[in-house]
Amino acid sequence: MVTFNSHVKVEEAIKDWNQNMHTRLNEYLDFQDDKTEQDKLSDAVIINSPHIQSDITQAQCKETAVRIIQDHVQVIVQNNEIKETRLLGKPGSKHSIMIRLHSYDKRKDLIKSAITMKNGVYINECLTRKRQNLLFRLRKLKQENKIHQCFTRDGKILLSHQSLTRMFLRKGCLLVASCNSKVILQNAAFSTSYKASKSYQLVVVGGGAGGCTMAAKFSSKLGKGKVAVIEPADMHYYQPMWTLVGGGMKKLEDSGKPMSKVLPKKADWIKQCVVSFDPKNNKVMTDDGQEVSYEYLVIALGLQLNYNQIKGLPDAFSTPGVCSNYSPLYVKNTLKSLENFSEGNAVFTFPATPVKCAGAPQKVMYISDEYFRKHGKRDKANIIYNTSLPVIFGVKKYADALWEVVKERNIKVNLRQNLIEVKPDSKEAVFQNLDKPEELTIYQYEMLHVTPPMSTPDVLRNCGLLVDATGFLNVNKETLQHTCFPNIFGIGDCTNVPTSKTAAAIAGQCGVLRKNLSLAMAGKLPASLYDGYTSCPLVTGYSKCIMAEFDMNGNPLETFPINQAKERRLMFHLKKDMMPHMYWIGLLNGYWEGPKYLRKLMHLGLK
Ligand code: FAD
Ligand code: UQ1
Repeated sequence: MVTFNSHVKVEEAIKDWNQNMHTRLNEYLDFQDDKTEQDKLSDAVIINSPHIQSDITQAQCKETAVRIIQDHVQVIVQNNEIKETRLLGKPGSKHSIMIRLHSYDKRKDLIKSAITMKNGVYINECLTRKRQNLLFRLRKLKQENKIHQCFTRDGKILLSHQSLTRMFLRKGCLLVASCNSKVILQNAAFSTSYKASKSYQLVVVGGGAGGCTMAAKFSSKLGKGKVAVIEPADMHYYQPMWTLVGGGMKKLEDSGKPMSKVLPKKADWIKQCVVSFDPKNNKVMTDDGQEVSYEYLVIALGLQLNYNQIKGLPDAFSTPGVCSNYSPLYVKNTLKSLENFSEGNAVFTFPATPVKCAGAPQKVMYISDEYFRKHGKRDKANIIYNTSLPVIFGVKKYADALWEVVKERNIKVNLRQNLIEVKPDSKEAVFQNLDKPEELTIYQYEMLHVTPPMSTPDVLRNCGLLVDATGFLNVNKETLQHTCFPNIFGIGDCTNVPTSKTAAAIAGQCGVLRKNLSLAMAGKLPASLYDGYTSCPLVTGYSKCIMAEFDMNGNPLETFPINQAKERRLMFHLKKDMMPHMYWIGLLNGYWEGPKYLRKLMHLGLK
């Protein structure tokens, strides 16, 4: 049983949420005193991070905070934006840094970005000791699944419990009103948490490749004020460029643009995280407590990177040789690892989950191979590809070509090997044999490129009404319409469409979705069918590329009337120089719907 003062039992109180609880909490927080104390902390946040050294001094505190925020939370904080920084914790022990900021928006951005990044850096609001205590107890209840969610906003503690009844505070008494509770502990009083609802004809959740594309198409069709995009990120990244960033062919800065510049002007941008779905009532909830209602919903949440499922990560990314092209936080480590490589094993991994761009885990390896050759260290490098899959690539035509490439370049491929731990102190990577789980193999590494385990974002995975048993959005693989809710559609990586997850697949899907959503809006049944088109430009060096294009049954579906399984310079330039324009200008503005018609033209209408 959890108690947060001598006579109040939180667990019990949560169960029988009533007037008594309200009074007791007011008593506990000592209302006015606590409010005054909390108000004094309204400009402060607390940073907890493994990157704060135990021997840090107060004098180094500001510089450390700014660096951690920039490197790991990807927010730039200038010195003049900071009022004060203070080191918390005892000397020699684990520290936190308190930082007071002039701007309320910057403070909000920091908290939100740290949540989105999910990389071990925690930035939270600064609370009074009493509120901290209460939050600690509530988080325990959350861990025990006794409440659904609890978090803080502007010093208030918000909590929700799906089976509780919503309560309203009216003249000091709590009234039971309807289902789906969300109550705020606000200055020691409860009130409903939701702001006035917003309502749109179409809501798009996620403003990445799929979401931005669909918002562009429908906001231009339906006009201003009809479409909203819910997306928390400041930057929109063209992720396919990260393969080239890792190899030093492009800069990370070239791969991103501010979200405000890419989302369509005619759509309303709600810069929040979706925290829950209510598909039966056509609503989604955001982390600032808004309810957003829709007539139609497009879900385009992409994939969540779960580095933390590998023991030792993400911390090991701050040690030499450990890199990952999959995150803007760690992609710069790849070139550094190549530059610093002297001799030893260069190990490349593929996890035991679905991933986006299934070719990217090995593209980085071919680029590394050529880098080592160019810099005279290839004979010192032992290149190893440890993949969880039973094959090198899922489509036979391209798998055959890749086996030739690895043979020719003396690259060792080990199938069914899954990375489970990184030990940066001894520079060891531990792999499990997926066919004999008791068999672990340790590889010494000089360079380790990690492709993380991935899943759909928690908010989607936890919504049983929307997902299948694997946690992916349950849509009809041809019409992209949800299998249970006809006003919900999905696009891109978060769906369970059984094709390889790429931006090229989104190009293939967005035309189908445009037609089917328009039909649904006109009260008709979906009629357009997705063929599963996807493409993976398998970059095999600094000037070569195998342009894999195939459907959801693993049959090649090539655009050009030449054998695309061959490494070609032309395809490399298509990938490096043409694709970014096709993405930023064509796809995101809603014009590019994949190479279907180009393919027909190239094959004289025969394919
Ligand atoms: P994303 O573009 O990832 O967008 C998802 C959006 O949802 C994000 O903006 C995110 O902030 C937002 N979001 C997440 N949680 C929430 C929430 N709770 N509330 C609101 N919004 C939320 N594809 C190719 O076609 N060719 C390639 O060569 C290629 N190479 C690649 C190389 C690498 C290294 C990587 C990482 C990817 C590559 N891809 C490639 C894959 C391609 O980038 C993805 O398939 C594509 O971006 C998926 O688009 P999406 O819209 O499904 O997801
Ligand atoms: C594509 O359409 C696309 O979307 C813009 C990509 O994403 C970056 C791709 O990588 C590829 C290969 C395609 C397919 C287009 C052609 C012309 C083969």
